[in-house]
Amino acid sequence: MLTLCGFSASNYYNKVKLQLLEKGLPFEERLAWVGETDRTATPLGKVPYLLTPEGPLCESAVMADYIEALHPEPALLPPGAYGAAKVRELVTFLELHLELVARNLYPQAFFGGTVSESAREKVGAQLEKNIAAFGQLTRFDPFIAGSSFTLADCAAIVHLPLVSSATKIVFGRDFLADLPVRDYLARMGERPHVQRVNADRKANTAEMLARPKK
Ligand SMILES: N[C@@H](CCC(=O)N[C@@H](CS)C(=O)NCC(=O)O)C(=O)O
Repeated sequence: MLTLCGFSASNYYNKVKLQLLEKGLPFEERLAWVGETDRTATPLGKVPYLLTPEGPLCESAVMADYIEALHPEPALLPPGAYGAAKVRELVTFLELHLELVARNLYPQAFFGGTVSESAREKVGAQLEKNIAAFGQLTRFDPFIAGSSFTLADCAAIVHLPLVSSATKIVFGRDFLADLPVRDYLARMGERPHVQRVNADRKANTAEMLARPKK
């Protein structure tokens, strides 16, 4: 049995949770807030981390590959090496070039803080450039990598809403508005497992915000 550790407000946690749900694999969830993680499993204290019968794993991309290797069917990666690499390319773009850049806005967008004018400008310019490049790689027909649901959808479904709302709140404009992201997310939102992940996310976010600040 696999145990997914972390919390359901986390986008990276939800990427792996959605993969496990879409593949129909049995797994347990163990709540671990930031600051309360098992550092032997996740030396940087990041979530998610995965407890496997063979030992722990950290880093969501590593977990995703492990899960695909352990349970190839139903496959969330295309069978050929190139197709699989194209899916991983999208995940890397989503995380390295979109989510990690937009993350600099979260303190102001979601946590009542402020981001300096110069940081806002820098992040805004980087996001504009990176989103245009991401648009060249995506398909949205109907899934983000083409005709089937893949690991890239697990990533897009959890990361894109954050990029949209953070830019909307901080810049007054959704930087993803020129891509067919809204329709895509609405389509994905019809999937029962996406609905479960989103419902758990909302409940856990309320719980997280109600926790006493340390
Ligand atoms: N590269 C990591 C990113 C995970 C990550 O940043 N998780 C956030 C929660 S969404 C976290 O644990 N933040 C606390 C920290 O970085 O100390 C992965 O893919 O697993």
